[in-house]
Amino acid sequence: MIQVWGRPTSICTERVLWGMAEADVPYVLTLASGTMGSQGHVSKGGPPFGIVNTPEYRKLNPNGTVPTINDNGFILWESNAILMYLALKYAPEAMYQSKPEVLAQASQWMAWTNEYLEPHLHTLVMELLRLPPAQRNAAAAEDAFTELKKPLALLDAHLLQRDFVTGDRFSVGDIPVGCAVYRWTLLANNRPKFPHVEAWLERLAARPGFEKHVEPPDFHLAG
Ligand SMILES: N[C@@H](CCC(=O)N[C@@H](CS)C(=O)NCC(=O)O)C(=O)O
Repeated sequence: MIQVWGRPTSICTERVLWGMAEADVPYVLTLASGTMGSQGHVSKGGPPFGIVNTPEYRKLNPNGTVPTINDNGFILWESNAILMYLALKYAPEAMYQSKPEVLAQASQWMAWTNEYLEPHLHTLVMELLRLPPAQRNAAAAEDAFTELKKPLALLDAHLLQRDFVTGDRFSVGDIPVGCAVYRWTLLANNRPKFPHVEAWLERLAARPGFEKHVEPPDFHLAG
């Protein structure tokens, strides 16, 4: 049984739990965080789930971030590295059609997500939901919305030609992109229409791992 430390409101944890579902491997989740707890972000006054600052956890993951996994003594952090591990070890066919080219392209989209989507999404979540209203910066949120339109337009053009980011079949590359873009749809009320992105999200929403670990709006909108 793989041990996972994380929290459902963390997009990086969502990636890993969705990956566990795709790879069909059992896991046990321990709630852990230095910034979020059952009452939301610590800026609201509630306690975090904790664990991440203990010496025991820091030995596993010196960054003190989530997620981290322990697979029978094999420790790994960085959600995209964990996804690659799950794909390679447990589900080559289901997660990359056992093709190095597909895995390499999946890795390309994972890096792209971290580079072009995640920083702006983080700004949006903090400025719209997690910071106390008096500390929020509306201009920063507006800038983040503007910046996100460029990579989303690129993704839309890419998905015009194919059903999933690496081709005609789902791959592990869809997981990080899907988590990020889905969060954006919940945050961007008057969002511009990207029809191929929306159609792809509907395909992802049909997957049980997405439905369970990513789709619940509370995971994204919890302040
Ligand atoms: N690049 C890392 C990012 C790790 C990270 O920053 N995780 C966030 C949650 S998405 C975190 O630990 N936040 C602080 C906390 O919850 O204590 C990954 O993909 O795993």
